[in-house]
Amino acid sequence: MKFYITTPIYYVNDIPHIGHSYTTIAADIMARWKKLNGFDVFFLTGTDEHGAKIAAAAKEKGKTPQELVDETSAQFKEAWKLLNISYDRFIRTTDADHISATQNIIDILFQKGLIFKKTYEALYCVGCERFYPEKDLIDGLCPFHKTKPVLQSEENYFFKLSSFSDALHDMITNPAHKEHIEIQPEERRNEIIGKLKLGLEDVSFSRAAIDWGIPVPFDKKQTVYVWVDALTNYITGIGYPKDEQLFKKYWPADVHLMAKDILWFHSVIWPAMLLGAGIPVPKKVYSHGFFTINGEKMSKSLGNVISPQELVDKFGVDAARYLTVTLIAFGPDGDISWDALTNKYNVDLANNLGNLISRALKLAEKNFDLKVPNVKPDLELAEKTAKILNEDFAPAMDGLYLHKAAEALQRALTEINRRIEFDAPWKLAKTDLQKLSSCIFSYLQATDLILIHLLAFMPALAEKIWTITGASGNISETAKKYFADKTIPQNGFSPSGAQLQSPGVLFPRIQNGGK
Ligand code: ME8
Repeated sequence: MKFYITTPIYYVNDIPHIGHSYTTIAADIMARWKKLNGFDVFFLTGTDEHGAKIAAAAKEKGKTPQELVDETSAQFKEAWKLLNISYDRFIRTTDADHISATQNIIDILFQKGLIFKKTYEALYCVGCERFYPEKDLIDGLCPFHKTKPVLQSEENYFFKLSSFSDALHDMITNPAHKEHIEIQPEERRNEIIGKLKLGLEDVSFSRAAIDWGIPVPFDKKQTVYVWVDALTNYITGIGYPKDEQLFKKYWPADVHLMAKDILWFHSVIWPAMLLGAGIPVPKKVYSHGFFTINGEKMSKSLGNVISPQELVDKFGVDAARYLTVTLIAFGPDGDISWDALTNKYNVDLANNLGNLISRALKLAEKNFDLKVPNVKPDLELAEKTAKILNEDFAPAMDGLYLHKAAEALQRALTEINRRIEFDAPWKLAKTDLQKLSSCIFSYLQATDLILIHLLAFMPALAEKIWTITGASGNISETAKKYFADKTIPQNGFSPSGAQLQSPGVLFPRIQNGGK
């Protein structure tokens, strides 16, 4: 089975920040999780490099658009390398194959009579790269950027979006439709359905005054509207139209992931384009929440932008990945702060996970020469941990509720730590070495199970701790096998006699305050 997941392609007028990281880490975790569950995964991300916004940003910085897009897209690539993002392709809308494929799709729509010429006058928000009808503005301002849109008048090529209202409504509302589009979460889906019921207006698909874009193939004086160019990346990134085999293998997308700011484009404009061109529509469009920092919108002028580098400097790569996507509920809007991130680090990682590992390993170091004790395998605690994870972690992951999956992991960790308190193994060292052996053995197996589930979130650290706990084999291969048959090996993951390693301080406690 295949799984094709995408992130938005990010505008290169801005450098990567925690907002972009949030979506990209989440997509990476999903991609890794699906791979571990036996799926053939394709994960696409990249940069959106054309249009008025990029041209204006380049001018402001005294650069050519090409210079700006080359520099900033390289910064995105660097950021994803830093965060251990395992994408299969990083697409840039200035890539040659993307340019010709975008021309191909707009040409098909033109040939099918879905594109027509019209003079148009309306209010345009450059921040959003879209026209707004008066009724959608709040006090005359763009609802997202809180800026005044500018009146633009041009002769453009228009797309007959209005003719798709009913078809889209049916595809979104009817789960039995053979091209059903699932929109998550529910309340955002309802907003889209409400708007569809009011009917759609035709939309301009070209620009006469913007040079920095892909030329319209049937009128080279105009460029393709940047959102048409951008959305098309989801098919050009997997070979459309030239690499038919690759395209057929992965399309339609299983999940387009993004925040609510751009849900309209993904759940209405994009499916309409595909319908018009006779290409299947994506299966799921998932809009996670938009978050603020300490209650305020993230912005350069407020100086509250959090960068991937700052996150990694403070928490390390793996903890930064885990914290970024689990701090707030995945779906609704939320608020992020350095203090909240630090608290979660201390509670989930330093206390719950870190303590478990250091307790189990220290006991083995003191009493069994850093070896997994020789005992008849006791898997009761591991089975109990498996039950929590099977019932709560796996379904949460599949439903893209990453915070719930993390909650399940923490619950399982708490249970194991409680068991340790109950056993009081430090007392057993003097009274019952046999029982102590059994306890340590069982803590290690339960920990290994946690690591297998943590792997998609914290790939490098989970692998490192896997070696520390004496677990045998490669963690990814073991995880794949475990997820396929949900069976704990008879002798446990860390068999009796296996060499353990001293963990050192894996998660040093971090003081609150500051970055
Ligand atoms: O819209 N909270 O690019 P963009 C949560 N190029 N997510 C956030 C966020 C925040 N505060 N800030 C940013 C564009 N994001 C277009 C997309 S796709 C065909 C074209 C994330 O650079 C979130 O995923 O403005 C949001 O949808 C995206 O960055 C917007 O990125």
